Amino acid sequence: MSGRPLVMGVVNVTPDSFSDGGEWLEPEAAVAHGRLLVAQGADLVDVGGESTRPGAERPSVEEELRRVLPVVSTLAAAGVAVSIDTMRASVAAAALDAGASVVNDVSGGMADPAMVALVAERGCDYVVMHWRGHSAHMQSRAVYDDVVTDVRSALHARAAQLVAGGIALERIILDPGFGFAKTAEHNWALLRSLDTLVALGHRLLVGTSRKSFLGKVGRAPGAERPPLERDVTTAVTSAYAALAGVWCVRVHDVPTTMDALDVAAALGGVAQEVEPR
Ligand code: PMM
Repeated sequence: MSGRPLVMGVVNVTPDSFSDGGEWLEPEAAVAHGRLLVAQGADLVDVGGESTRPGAERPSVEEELRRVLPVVSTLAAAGVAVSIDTMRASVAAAALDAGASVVNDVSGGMADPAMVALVAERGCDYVVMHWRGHSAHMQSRAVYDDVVTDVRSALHARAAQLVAGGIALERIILDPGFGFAKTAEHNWALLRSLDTLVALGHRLLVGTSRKSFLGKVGRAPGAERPPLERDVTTAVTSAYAALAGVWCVRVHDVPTTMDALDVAAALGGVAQEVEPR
């Protein structure tokens, strides 16, 4: 571990995300929230206009653009590093034009065949998540021989396909996709084995924030923590990911995670090397 990981703060400009749905649907509120996340220590802000919650309906392209573009352009103009969370090449292109610098595609280019060529042409950083289909189908696809081996080989194979499609190897950031076609046990197994994913040689991004396995842990059925009470469990898993050597953690609540990352940096022996904040 060579320093604390980057922190990606989440701004969902959606009415229906499980974690913060509806809170930042108005552009002014979304921009203010993005600025707050940066003031709290986020290195970049991830702006998304489509909920990936199990069972969510997809917005039209026009609606997705309407939600994200004003937020991306205002934040980018204010000097904030912005990633665009989208599976659509047309939305990614418009967001890059508006100042985003990273494309975060939970489908890793599988949802929209035009995405690979776009990212190759633009030469931007590209977050490629392990994905087994849109929300409506994902929970029925949470079946693995060995989740760690299967996700590792799928990500490795996907990265090779993307390179064959013209994307530079060093632009590809991998993400195991916590909660996407994964049971709670699958998520824990992946978290325990992050080092084997880091060993693939790509930068790794981890997004456990407010996911349901962090509501269930240690709680009886029916007594799970609701999404807004999962920031401490998120901070702990983010710190654990930091110790495994991930490049970036994606979180909704930045201050709690920053505290946990300070602890991880001290435990990892790098606290002295990090600029105090
Ligand atoms: N999770 C969500 C959305 N986008 N992107 C990446 N790269 N990794 C994730 O785990 C991920 C993501 C889930 O929805 P949220 O925006 O409410 O967290």
